[in-house]
Amino acid sequence: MSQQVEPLDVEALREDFPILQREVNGTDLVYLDNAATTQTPEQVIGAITDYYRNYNANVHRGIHQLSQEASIAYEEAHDRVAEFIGAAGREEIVFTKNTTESMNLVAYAWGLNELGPGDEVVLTEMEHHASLVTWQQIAKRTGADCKYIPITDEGRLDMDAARELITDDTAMVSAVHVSNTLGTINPVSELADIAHDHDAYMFVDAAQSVPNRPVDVEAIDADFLAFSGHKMAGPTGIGVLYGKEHILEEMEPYLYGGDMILKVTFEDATWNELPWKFEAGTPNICEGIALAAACDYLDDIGMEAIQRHEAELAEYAYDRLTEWDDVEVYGPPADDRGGLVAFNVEGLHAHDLSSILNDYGVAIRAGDHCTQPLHDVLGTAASARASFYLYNTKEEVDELVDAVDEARELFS
Ligand code: C6P
Repeated sequence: MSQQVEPLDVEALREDFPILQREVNGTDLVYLDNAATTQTPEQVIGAITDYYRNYNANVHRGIHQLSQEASIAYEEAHDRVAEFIGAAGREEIVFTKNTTESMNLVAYAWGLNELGPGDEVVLTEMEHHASLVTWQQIAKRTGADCKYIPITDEGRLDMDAARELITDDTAMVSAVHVSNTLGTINPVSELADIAHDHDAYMFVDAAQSVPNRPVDVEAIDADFLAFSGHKMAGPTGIGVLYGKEHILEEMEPYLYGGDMILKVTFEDATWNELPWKFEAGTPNICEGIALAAACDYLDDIGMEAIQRHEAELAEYAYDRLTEWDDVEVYGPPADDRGGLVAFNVEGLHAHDLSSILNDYGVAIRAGDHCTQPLHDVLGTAASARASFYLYNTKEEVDELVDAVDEARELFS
């Protein structure tokens, strides 16, 4: 990260987010559930209302003015997202519903056709269910096997094991970039190199990285990469699948119907050009356009500055929480993690903790965070998780820690 990155003017940025003004249980909201969903700035809300007030119409279907305006804005949103992650162009950007759908798209459209007995899909022990369950089930249907790269005691990927597990039998390596539970930042570019040495594809789950750090698909050399709009100051209902053009070109469609076709007869059909071949039916037009507005918003702030801000908050939270002997924070050390801390307080269930924190207006997530097998490895069924974004402050981390302390007192 460059040394010249200016710190964020968080107080000014908070003004962009109307929801941060609200109270919960008679006290100011402290929103620390950003790994689940981030809040939405006026700039993105404005793009949504502008669409519905001024040019709401279906895309690629009408010759009339409104449809043309909507089509252009929707298509250009693909260009904007391509630019945001360093893709070559809109051909490589498929809009989906979310990260989960992006993974299912590849698993069904590529995996069902290409995998068979003897093939292996290599995942990590820290995969989100979105990739773990998807590949597991596709493997069952095709006779392929899933292998899991283990984690070290520090919560990092065991890269020696990775080099042994990825072999010429590997067809796909699918790894999370930043773990939504451990906060580990995985060496996805190194994994891509190993995968490519064995002629396997590399799928990067970037749900927790694209929102908060510069991500360049070409630098990583990812074959596929997925993320969600609602975790990056954008709306719900929109996700992205990046795929290298030549691979998407060779893949069969995932869903059939309107807009994804070129020519249809009673006997057969041919497919539209990329990316529309993978966007059957009326898409989430407004949400796609608003995602482009979110990209503008984040780029204006600066992705390196957002990354640094989150890392500082996570480090501070880690240091404060680990001052207590009865608190266990999962994952790598304070100075080398993404913007979240998952933890447990001895003798206090994460759900109870979250409920007490809610009394203080502090929103965190409690549960398995859709990483049940990882929680099995950690030896716990659930954890509490605080996750930060560009609008969170050190004072809010203090409020979190104070509320955790109250809960410890209550249960001791
Ligand atoms: N994790 C969390 O609270 P969707 O739900 O499709 O937008 O994103 C799925 C997903 C995939 N990969 C990772 C690494 C994720 O963190 C998520 C979403 C949320 O941690 C909801 S479970």
